[in-house]
Amino acid sequence: MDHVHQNSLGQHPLISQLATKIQSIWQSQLTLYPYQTPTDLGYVEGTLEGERLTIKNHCFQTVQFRKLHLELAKVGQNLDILHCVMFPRTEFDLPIFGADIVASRGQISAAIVDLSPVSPNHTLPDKYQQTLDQLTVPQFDHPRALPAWGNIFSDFCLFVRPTSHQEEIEFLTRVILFLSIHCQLSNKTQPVQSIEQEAAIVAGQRHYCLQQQKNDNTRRILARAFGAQWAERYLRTMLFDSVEVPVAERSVTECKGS
Ligand code: 18B
Repeated sequence: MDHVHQNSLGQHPLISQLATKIQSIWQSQLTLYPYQTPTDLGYVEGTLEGERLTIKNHCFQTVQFRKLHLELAKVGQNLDILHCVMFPRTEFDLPIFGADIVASRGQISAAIVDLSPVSPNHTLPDKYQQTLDQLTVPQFDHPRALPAWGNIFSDFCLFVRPTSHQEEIEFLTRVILFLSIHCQLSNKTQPVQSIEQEAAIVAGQRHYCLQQQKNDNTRRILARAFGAQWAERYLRTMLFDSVEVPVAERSVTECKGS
């Protein structure tokens, strides 16, 4: 099993700390199985405007999750990124845990964490809603506004630019709390009983992924280092891949079009 070594890419300390913490929570609270990362995508290097872009991927699967994905990226000396998404298997009615930290020139510019609903009415499962409702809402000096595609996130989404070391630690604590709650609740979750329920989950997860693919920041950085086509493939297959709808369930028009 591979581990994230502290600062193995020489990243911002908050990113290294969170990466280590995410992996230790996964290992202590879930039963992890290996995940077959496409061989050319585990460790990737490209060149962005003369600067090296390095990507390290760490993936696992579990009974409830088809993919746990932790990605650490470094662009030259200036930009460090942590990206984490937990994709539930589509027979489980579970939200999508997502976190992203972007640090440029040693300063965190964006720190976001959420447990995002995938149900048609944009609500979280009852147990999640009740548990998250009981938490105190953390206060940050510099909350950030979500872009239009961010309508996939829940009311509990935290999106900030931390302004001090203390705020960085408060963000870290919040991510650890969300992740621990998610591991505990997901472990107790049973599969849904009907094809209809599963179809709704497939659709909800696909919508989440399509919205995330609209984040031009991500696309731009990947495209400058690796080209537009590679970036597109990476976004669709590694960052925000969604489960295909079985051909038999697709509408006739959709099949004709593809
Ligand atoms: N993202 N992020 O993961 N992104 O992947 N990210 C940025 O200060 C990358 C996720 C999210 O305001 C920025 O504005 C790259 C997940 C949101 O328009 C950069 C990778 C979530 C914004 C990157 C990556 C998520 C954002 C600009 C692949 C949430 C604000 C930084 C390794 C669960 C978008 C800044 C906006 C911003 C880059 C959210 C550079 C390359 C899982 C909402």
